[in-house]
Amino acid sequence: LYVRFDVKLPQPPVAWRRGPLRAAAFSASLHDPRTATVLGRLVGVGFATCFMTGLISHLLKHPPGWLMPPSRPVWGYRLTQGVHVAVGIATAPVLTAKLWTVYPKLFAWPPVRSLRHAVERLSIAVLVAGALFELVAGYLNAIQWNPWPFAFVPAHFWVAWITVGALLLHLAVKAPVIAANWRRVREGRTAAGAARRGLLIWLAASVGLVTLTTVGQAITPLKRLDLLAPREPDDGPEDLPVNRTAAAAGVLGAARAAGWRLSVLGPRAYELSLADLRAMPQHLASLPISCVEGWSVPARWGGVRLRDLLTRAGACSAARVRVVSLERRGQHRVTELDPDYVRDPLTLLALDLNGAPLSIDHGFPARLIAPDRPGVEQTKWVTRIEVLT
Ligand SMILES: Nc1nc2c(c(=O)[nH]1)N[C@H]1C(S)=C(S)[C@@H](COP(=O)(O)O)O[C@H]1N2
Ligand SMILES: [Mo]
Repeated sequence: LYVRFDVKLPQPPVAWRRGPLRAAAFSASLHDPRTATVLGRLVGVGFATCFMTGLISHLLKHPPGWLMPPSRPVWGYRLTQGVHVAVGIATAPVLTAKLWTVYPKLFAWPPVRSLRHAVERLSIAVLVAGALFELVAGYLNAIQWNPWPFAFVPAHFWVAWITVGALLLHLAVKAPVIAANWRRVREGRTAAGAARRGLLIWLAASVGLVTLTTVGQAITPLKRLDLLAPREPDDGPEDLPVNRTAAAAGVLGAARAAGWRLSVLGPRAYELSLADLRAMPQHLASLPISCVEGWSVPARWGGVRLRDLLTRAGACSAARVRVVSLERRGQHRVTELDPDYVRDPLTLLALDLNGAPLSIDHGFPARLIAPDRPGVEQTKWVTRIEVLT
């Protein structure tokens, strides 16, 4: 079977060429290739940044067998995930402007010229849909609203690959136009140039505004400006936001029960009461909670080193570990740690937070806290630690 890619397709009747399909239905100003190129570069920087930081976050959350994510720097995940969410939010006005600049192409005449043209337009449809989905669903996830029938994380991950693929294809197809409009031509003070500068000033102001009113969720000194972000950084017991309360997790009774014990399963299994844990050597660690949703807050933790608990259980120093919560259901009731995290002296089974005993919503009687680790993996209301190797 042999299909000529450039085969001409039948054309729709000219009588359909009305309304926005008319020739010259749109004035050229701000719908020109130079404006599209300038905005496209900005959108490209935004998506490239989100893609790279997203991949890093993904590798930290789901380390593949060949990769041992490092437990340093302690603020690594705070930085990559903070940048991921902040740049995603900042890219929204830029993408809006870019789509507005190129939307007259939706009404280009004829709609498709050839098979090649049809494939090209299809790839742009995929690109636009993917880009919008990533930004909209990402933002909704950050405000903890997931109206989709599917799981957010795998959808966000796979649509990212599809979108980047469509973006690369788009760049290849548009390479001649991009090259021709990449550099500013000395055009003097034309009306088009003035209109473009005006658009860019408005755009810069919008990006500045959405960033300033959200980024305080990750940059603590700016928290007073944090008007649009879903989370108040210090709104919660012990000056730390709560992601999931003990009541929502259904652990109020079990966490407060006098019979609570920590079981450590390994070559020499044992159990400890809270008083036993407090009698062990206590250590301090200043580590942030960095949520995948983009908020992060530094905190001071006190408690027992995880590695001390494991040494006592007779675990070897290369052991991997599983930490299990009292929570019966829910995605975040179990986490596993690679040896680098287990051995790190800053990895604690925390009993104290910011100078006070853990409150019930922050994981009383004991919770995991480790450096350079997504918030979802900092398991609260721990009841069992299992040595895996
Ligand atoms: N058992 C359990 N631990 C959990 C969670 C949970 O739902 N259940 N949520 C996680 C998430 S998503 C985050 S961001 C942190 C937040 O900790 P905090 O509520 O003490 O601020 O706890 C993590 N630990
Ligand atoms: Mo989280």
